[in-house]
Amino acid sequence: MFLMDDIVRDGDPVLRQEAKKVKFPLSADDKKLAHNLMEYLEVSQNPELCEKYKLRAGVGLAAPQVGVSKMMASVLVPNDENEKGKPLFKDVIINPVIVSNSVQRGALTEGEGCLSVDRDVPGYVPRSARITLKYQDVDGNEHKIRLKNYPAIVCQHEIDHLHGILFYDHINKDNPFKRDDDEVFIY
Ligand code: 3LI
Ligand code: NI
Repeated sequence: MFLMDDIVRDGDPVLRQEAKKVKFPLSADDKKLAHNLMEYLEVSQNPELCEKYKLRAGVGLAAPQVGVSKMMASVLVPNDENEKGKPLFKDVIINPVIVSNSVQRGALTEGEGCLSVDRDVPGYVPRSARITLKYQDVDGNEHKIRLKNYPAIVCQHEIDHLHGILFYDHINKDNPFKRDDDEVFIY
């Protein structure tokens, strides 16, 4: 199981590298990595376990954040209306590609946090409000799905990690809270 000590922090070159494509069928190491990436999110979202293991909660975690430069990330976006219900999105996304972006932009109202960035970087992180995402799951099945709102933002944050991009790269340096016309705010 990953703990906070396993999370690579900003300044480590692995966070700025282009991750390598993952080959199928997955090796035993890659299967374990996929399992551990999702396990971190599940454990971190459980208040008792999060406290017990002194974790920071996340809804996404990318392989480079645990020092592995491969195109793999876990995403677990809970359904806040129905805590125990079906998540809004849950999968390990492998070799993900955003095949189309909406013209409309969107950003989290409260800004973004990253387990690899210990300081608070205030500001809006403008992204696409909706995306079409292609990826493979752990069994090698191909998925092509439309995502909007929070799951779309989270997947863009995680896919950025696979290309060496961190959320604060997108914040407007002169005016971090600049709002664009036709930009939707999420949460
Ligand atoms: C700087 N502002 C914030 O971080 C923030 C403050 C309040 C509300 C939100 C939505 C903020 N932004 C934020 N970004 C991300 N993740 C979260 N918040 N959280 C909110 C709390 N969550 C975990 C995810 C939570 C807490 C307790 C129990 C259960 C849950 Cl779900 N980001 C930016 S997009 C990806 C996502 C994330 O998971 N970041 C971690 C990471 O490093 N991913 O690579
Ligand atoms: Ni991150």
